[in-house]
Amino acid sequence: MVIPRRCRVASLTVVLTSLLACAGPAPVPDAAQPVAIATWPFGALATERAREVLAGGGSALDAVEQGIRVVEAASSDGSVGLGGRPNAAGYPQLDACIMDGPGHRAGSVAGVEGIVHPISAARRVMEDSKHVMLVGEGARWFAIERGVESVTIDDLAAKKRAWVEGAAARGGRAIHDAFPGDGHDTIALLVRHADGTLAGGCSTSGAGNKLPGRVGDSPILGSGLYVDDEVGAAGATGLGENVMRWCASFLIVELMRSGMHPQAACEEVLHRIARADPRGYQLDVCFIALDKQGRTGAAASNQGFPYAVASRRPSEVLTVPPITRR
Ligand code: SD4
Repeated sequence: MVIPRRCRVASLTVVLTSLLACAGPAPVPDAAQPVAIATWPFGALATERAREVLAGGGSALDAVEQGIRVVEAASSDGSVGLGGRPNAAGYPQLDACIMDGPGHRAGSVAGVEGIVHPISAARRVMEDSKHVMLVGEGARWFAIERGVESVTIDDLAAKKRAWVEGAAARGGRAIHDAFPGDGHDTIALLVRHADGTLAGGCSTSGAGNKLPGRVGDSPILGSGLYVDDEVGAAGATGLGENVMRWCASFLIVELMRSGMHPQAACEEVLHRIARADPRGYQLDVCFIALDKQGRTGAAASNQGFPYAVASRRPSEVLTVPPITRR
């Protein structure tokens, strides 16, 4: 999660420059407006699409799926979709989840290969299966069977073999050297419909150079994403190992339930993790949150982390306010 590199992403520069408004506090909502908030400047592609979907009469869930699909398809941000960062064996394994506030429904896929839109695969798991989470080959099989666009993965067999053989030849060293990797980003998108219903989604190729089979926070409900239709929603980006041990998104939502503003809730969880972790604030994590009233918040261990917000007004890319370390 190296912010300057992300802000230089060439293929998105034109779009994002036109959306870029300012750094500063998120706008104050009026109660009846739709709101979308997403991680990273490329999140503005998702929040814009979410706005269009809501304006066209779509649900918060539709807005989440369609918004994230734009970023997955762009794949140029480097860490979402099939153009995302490869694992240590040289190919992407994707993670995604989706939650619908009404009915508290959820679906998730993890470590899935060759699926163009993991967020749609997650939605299919939620709507077309009796389960909440599918992983690996089973997730791929189910997504294809449900009509989610896929690409062939036959050529991955050679890469997998080469990596396993290389690791064995080096006495297993490659396996242990494989992580931490060299960068990672995620789209987390939270949407509030004008009628107050909430939905959220999260999609990523995860940490670059991760061990094959490694799953981060992004597809784990309560970690990379959580939605409670009574209270609000939260999502995360950053090093999943520093998010999933804390059920961070669940915790943010529960703090909002106890009356905290989304901004205060995101910051409190950051402080709580930093207090307990030997690395303090060197965590490489960012949280976003949205409450039932449409109020937003964002906090990050990295100064100046960018995120996107849209309401009835076009998307703006904002930066997290500096946090006072405790
Ligand atoms: C992961 N949380 O797999 C993801 C990566 C990410 O900014 O969000 N990076 O750990």
